[in-house]
Amino acid sequence: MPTLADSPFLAAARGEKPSHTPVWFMRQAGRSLPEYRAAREGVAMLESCMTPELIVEITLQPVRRYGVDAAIFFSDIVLPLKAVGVDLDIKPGVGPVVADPVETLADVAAIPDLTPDDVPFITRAVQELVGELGATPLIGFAGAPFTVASYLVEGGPSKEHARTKAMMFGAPDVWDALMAKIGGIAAAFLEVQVAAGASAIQLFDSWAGALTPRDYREFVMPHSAAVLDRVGRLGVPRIHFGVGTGSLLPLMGEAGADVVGVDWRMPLDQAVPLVGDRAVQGNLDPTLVFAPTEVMTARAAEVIEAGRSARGHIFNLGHGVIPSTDPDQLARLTEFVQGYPIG
Ligand code: 1CP
Repeated sequence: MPTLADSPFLAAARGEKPSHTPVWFMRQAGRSLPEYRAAREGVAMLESCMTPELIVEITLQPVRRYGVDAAIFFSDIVLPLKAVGVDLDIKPGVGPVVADPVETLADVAAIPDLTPDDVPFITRAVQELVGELGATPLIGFAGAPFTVASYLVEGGPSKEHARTKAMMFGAPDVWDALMAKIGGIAAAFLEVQVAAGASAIQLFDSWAGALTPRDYREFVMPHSAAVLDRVGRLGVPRIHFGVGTGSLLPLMGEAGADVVGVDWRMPLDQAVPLVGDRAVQGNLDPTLVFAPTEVMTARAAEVIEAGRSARGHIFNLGHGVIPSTDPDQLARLTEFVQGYPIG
């Protein structure tokens, strides 16, 4: 019987040689799966993230269907804020919406820190999941301070992050306090998941690509580094991911990642020299699943070949699964990657 010690995902994350190229997909659970839509019927998003039976079922769905090399915990980056009492909702077709956006130091001070007692349903769900998953590792995750701050300051999804950056540039004391608060919540949320049995973590800084390297280094990196440092003490591999981060990859590695996630815009062989002596994760264009299967798999082979120079390579899409994706195409992609010669 294989055990977690044999996991190709964990081997690649640690820079050891896996038995095949490991593969999982960001947003592998979710709207692309009919069984997800059925499980969620009549249940609001945040409610489903606080119900252990649903968390367990939805997290397992893509593992059952695809046989991917890792599960990602079903939750959302704003769930820890909800758990400490921030008035927010996840609106269908929109995303996270915050009732009272953060503006002042007093607003920041009003957000409580997170303790394990705030999220007993997370502990229960993770414990049950690791029992069910056996040899398949569970990835815990949290949103990185910048990306979560964007929702808190804008009040909802944003393209330009203009209010967020206005605070960053114009009210650095409020900004630092907010980033430190969110970072503490993210680290505590990750600690709960790892204490309950998660084998790795991913810090999602999805919107960090909106920043110049200079501003990332000054205003964001210290806070992400503090989260990664706290989690580093737990000894599990840490994946650090953002979108549009070509110019930030060296800093995202330096922030304390074991694995740097790369979006689809930069070939992995160009990314590898930038991330230092670290593993990489990625990075097939998520729209390639809509191409004919042979086109998709030919491009997947290019991704694997480009990843060979890395210390380790975990195959993934360059961002999350698009909801209209055909699950059968992801099943074929998984089989192709796992069967590709390891070299
Ligand atoms: O009703 C629904 O099904 C809502 C869709 C949905 C889902 C399935 C949302 C709303 N969140 C999630 C789950 C989720 N979110 C997961 C676990 C599922 C998996 O990966 O298999 C994860 C890891 C996230 C993380 C997340 N939420 C990120 C970072 C990852 C990324 O895609 O960049 C971000 C930015 C969010 C915010 C969010 N939550 C939901 C939406 C639609 C959004 C994006 C809104 C926007 O465009 O700003």
